[in-house]
Amino acid sequence: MPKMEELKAMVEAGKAKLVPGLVQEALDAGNDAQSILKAMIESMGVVGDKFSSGEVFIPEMLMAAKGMAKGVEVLKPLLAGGSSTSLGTCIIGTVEGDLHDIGKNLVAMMIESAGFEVVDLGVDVPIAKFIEAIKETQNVTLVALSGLLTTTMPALKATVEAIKASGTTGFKIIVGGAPVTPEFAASIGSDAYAPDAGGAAVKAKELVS
Ligand code: B1M
Repeated sequence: MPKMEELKAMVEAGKAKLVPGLVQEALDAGNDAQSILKAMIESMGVVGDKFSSGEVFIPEMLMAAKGMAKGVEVLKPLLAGGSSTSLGTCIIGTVEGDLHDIGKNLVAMMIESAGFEVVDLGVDVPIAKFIEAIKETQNVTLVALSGLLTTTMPALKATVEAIKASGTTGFKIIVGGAPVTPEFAASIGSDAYAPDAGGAAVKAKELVS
């Protein structure tokens, strides 16, 4: 089986321990980091579809996520270019009620490599924690909110609204995640939307310069 196919199969099967080695082998075979990342994201899509159709359950989704996270660790130095400029600090987190963090972690990594300091509040972040972090952190220029569930889209809205009502200023808000559309992002008052991690880094730079 070609390396990339083998890698995809192992991510889908949740063989987390095998994934880093296979990512390295795929790199050694001449595949670039972006294509390997894309392949693993496709695998997560397959796992999600299997979950929807009742073929796999939460534990399998979790193992696939673990595998992907380990694979991303190997790719990290290649994906995140690094920047010497400082564009200020970005506060990032997945909104309350939502435990998905792979996409958020990729966004954090790309935003960091675009030249921001990143404060990652993790997953299931209550509104008050975002506001506290914004108040307590020096030079916040960007707040990035991730949401992966249709059921947590209202939490995205509530978080943006509460941050805006908190009286804190000097930063822009970017939102994203699979169910989020540009229209939804605009309707909740955020300053920007990006469909993926690379796009988020580009938008982030545009927003603060
Ligand atoms: Co969940 N899950 N999950 N899950 N899960 C999805 C999202 C789902 C689509 C699967 C499905 O049914 N097909 C579905 C959501 C349906 C919906 O709401 N429309 C779903 C569900 C239903 C659930 C539960 C409710 C299941 C249940 O309990 N019955 C439950 C909810 C728990 C909770 O959060 N409260 C649940 C739980 C879990 C696990 C914990 C088991 C695990 C997450 C583990 C983890 O993250 N550490 C999990 C997983 C792994 C998935 C799938 C399979 C993979 C998610 C992923 O990591 N994708 C997912 C199916 C899928 O994605 N197709 C699914 C890869 C990742 C790189 O993509 O996160 O989309 P993504 O990030 C992208 C973009 O969205 C974007 O950039 C990234 C790409 O570069 N992006 C941003 C993300 N954030 C951004 C922010 C930005 C800009 C872009 O600006 C700030």
